[in-house]
Amino acid sequence: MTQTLKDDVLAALREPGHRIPSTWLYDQRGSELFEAITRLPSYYPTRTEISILDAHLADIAAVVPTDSLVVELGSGSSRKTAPLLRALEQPAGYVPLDISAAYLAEAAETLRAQVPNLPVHPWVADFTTAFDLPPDLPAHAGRLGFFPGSTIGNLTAENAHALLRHCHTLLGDGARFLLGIDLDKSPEVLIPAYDDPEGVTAEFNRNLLVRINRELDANFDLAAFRHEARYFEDPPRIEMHLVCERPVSVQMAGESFELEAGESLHTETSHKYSIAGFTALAAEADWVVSHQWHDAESRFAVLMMQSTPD
Ligand code: AVJ
Repeated sequence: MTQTLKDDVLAALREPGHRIPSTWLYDQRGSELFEAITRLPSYYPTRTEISILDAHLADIAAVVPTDSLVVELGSGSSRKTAPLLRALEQPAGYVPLDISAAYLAEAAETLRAQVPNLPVHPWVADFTTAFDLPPDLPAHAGRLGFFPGSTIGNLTAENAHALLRHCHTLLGDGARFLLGIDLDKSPEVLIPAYDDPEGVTAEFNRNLLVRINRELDANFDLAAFRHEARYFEDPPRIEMHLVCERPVSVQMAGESFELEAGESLHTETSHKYSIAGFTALAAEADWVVSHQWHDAESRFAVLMMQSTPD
């Protein structure tokens, strides 16, 4: 991702593959639509992860040292974060990191109300690049990273490795890292999760064009694009595309672009892992998986990792 929507969209239109970084899906409306997706019957990851966390909160808390500072990548769904913070033994504080200052402030307020007397230090950060922690942290024993939702699956293997390495440095000696990953499974389950019968994911995907038209004064013809979720085996992943149903001409920033029927804009990749595969990826970044929990159908896994010396 570059710094601006404009540069990323122009680059995507010029290059074959037409890849737009998925972070741009999450404007205000996109975030609302994603929240609606998490409640769809066919979108199993959110409710499966919440049920795994709920079932194992005591085991999770038992392996986190007292007086830990919790650093969450993302500003958190209160459905996951508040129960975790309540289960931990005297957490020293909570640091939610998010790219959106407005979203972060709102989430921090909700959390403060749900977990009283816990120091909350919201911090604007883009965790797709190197980032810092706030300077004014409360005293604490060690750090616990929290990265739920399989959001790490949006990164390429290379970027996921870089992020895990960066967190190793940032969270320091003896750190723990609690992370959710979506597991590889049949396309019969995966495809409906990303192409629901209600059409919410299609609207989420198409909202990117609405955003581009509004913010960049472009003229994408929304009716010409169809949402598609595609499954690939190597590496296992779902890709979201916006497929042109007929030739499309788009004007933007004084330039004109032609897309042929069948060409598509690639708007998101969501990697699916095996526990062994992710464990190997983590090991390369000096994290060892100490505990793993999953649902009865092995759809989703929650991993506890511990930092090892580099
Ligand atoms: C927020 C990245 C975890 O990949 O499952 C849901 C985003 N995209 N439906 C995912 C998403 C379409 C989601 N993550």
